[in-house]
Amino acid sequence: MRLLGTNRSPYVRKVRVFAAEAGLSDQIELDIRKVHMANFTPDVSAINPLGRVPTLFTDDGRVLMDSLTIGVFLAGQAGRKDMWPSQQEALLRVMNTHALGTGLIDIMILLLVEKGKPQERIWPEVMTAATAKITAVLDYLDADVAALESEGCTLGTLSVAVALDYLDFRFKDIDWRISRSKLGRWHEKFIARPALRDHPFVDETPALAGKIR
Ligand SMILES: N[C@@H](CCC(=O)N[C@@H](CS)C(=O)NCC(=O)O)C(=O)O
Repeated sequence: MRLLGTNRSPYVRKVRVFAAEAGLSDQIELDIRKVHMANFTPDVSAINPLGRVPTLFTDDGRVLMDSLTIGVFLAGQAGRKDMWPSQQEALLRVMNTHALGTGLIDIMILLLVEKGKPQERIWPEVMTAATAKITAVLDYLDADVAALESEGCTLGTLSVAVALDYLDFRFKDIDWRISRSKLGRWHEKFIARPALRDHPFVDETPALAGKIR
């Protein structure tokens, strides 16, 4: 299988981590494609009209778009119902946790996009609201760490762990652990999993660090 993406994208990292957790990493080759929401990238758009990564080419010729779609496919391939349950209640729980993790990533991307703009085009209200939303999500997760613990290793909890790692990768100035020791302890334990440890963020374009990605 061929995965279009980068080693710096949090959505692509979700897929790399999902694949590792499902024991499928050795079946996936990363095909580096740099994209940017302010660019039209014809080579990626010819495959995925959204022009986004991650996009997965499966061995049977399917093109799968979006990190969750790919994660559900990988969990299914590996027969890992613990990662993506079929039972409705358990599935809703995992989907909610996934929504928190990937939603947190979406807000961070929005913030980076604003930060990357020329000063006169930055929308300060968006920066303020996005920062407040990041705080709210972190507080919510910290208040209910028991839910993360009881869920185990799913597409949901893996997404939350990747989102927290992205916070450390791109927002080093946010000391999120200071008043959230329970979440900090959960994250520290969870990121020791080989799937997360062996697939870190790498910035292929360090000169752009802190800018839009
Ligand atoms: N919901 C998508 C988001 C993917 C996404 O936005 N990826 C970024 C890279 S970090 C991208 O492709 N940006 C280019 C664009 O939006 O045009 C997912 O979970 O895969």
